[in-house]
Amino acid sequence: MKKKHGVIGLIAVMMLTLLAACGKSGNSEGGASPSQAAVSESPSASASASSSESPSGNGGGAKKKFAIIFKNTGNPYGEKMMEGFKKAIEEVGGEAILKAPDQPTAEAQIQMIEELISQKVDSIAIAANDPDALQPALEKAMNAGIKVLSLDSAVNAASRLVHVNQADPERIGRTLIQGVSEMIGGEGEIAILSATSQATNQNTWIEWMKKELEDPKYSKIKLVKVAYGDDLRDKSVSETEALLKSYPNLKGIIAPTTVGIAAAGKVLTDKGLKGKVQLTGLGLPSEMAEYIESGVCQWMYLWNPIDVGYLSGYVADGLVKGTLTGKVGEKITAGTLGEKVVVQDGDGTQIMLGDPFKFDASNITEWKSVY
Ligand code: RAM
Repeated sequence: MKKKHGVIGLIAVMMLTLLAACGKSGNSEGGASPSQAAVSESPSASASASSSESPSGNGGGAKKKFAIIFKNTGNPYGEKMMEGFKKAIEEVGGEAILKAPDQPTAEAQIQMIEELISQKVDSIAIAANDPDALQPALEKAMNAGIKVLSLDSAVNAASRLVHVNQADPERIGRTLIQGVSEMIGGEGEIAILSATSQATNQNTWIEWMKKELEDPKYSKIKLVKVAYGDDLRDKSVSETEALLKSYPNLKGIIAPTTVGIAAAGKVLTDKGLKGKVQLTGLGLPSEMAEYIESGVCQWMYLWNPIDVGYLSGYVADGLVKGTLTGKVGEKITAGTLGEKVVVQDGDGTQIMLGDPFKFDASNITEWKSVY
């Protein structure tokens, strides 16, 4: 794919998109809570709620610069996450720098990290395209005094001070297999349509899906393929089409990516496969409402991406102020989200947002205008 914009043009486009999103975001609906919750109480739109808190500011000096790098452009999930990040940074009186490369590669993110080091930003939050490849660049940033955290898709423990995790990966992976199994009556071929093959978050969820599948109760379910649509719409469409062609008996698709599940929803709709091939995964209500309403996807899961970004903004601020260092047991008050605690995560530490939430025909209308 060709690079379409220069970096400056790209940022301008993203800012405009974010402004537009802010304008129509469901802030006033932020307090709405779905009437039932199979996985969690509520997807928590608290960061969307208007805040009357006064900014803590930076002591009247120059504004601190907080950068966020998402995986790639063209993904409304990433735009919502950056919207939440920007909101938090504005609340603490800082300047938010929103970035994402055209392509979801580690190389493109490394280039952005180098630029941010030269700009002497105070913090970098990154949704990583690779768990290990960013390490030299992020270590360089940390050695220059920049506070580094990952969010959504983690970097390894040596490359960050802390990770902001959207939800428990084990719960996400196991829930998705339980969901597809119920949809296909516990029998038949299934496939996974993922993002990139190096994405930390998707790969962790897929590991847990495979562990769940080891349970003998799934002995009649066969995972035939993990395909990668790279969080690019066209590639996700063609990978879905390829799955349907290669596996004519396919009974279900799990897409643990908002881009993938929306692409698969479109392909199944266009090919009239509703009811023949089931679809579930992690989807953005605004993109999936039509497929949930039509029954192509009976249900799916997600958390509030605005909140993931918002929490990360407060974590970045804590790291810059020094009220947070990323050690287990430390606490942070993350604006409207309230208090969050740092916990262990393998060799590193993390702060967890909450639980995945189940979206289905009964609640999708309430959420499709929020994110
Ligand atoms: C896509 C991205 C993102 C992931 C969601 C579920 O938008 O891959 O990283 O968290 O899906």
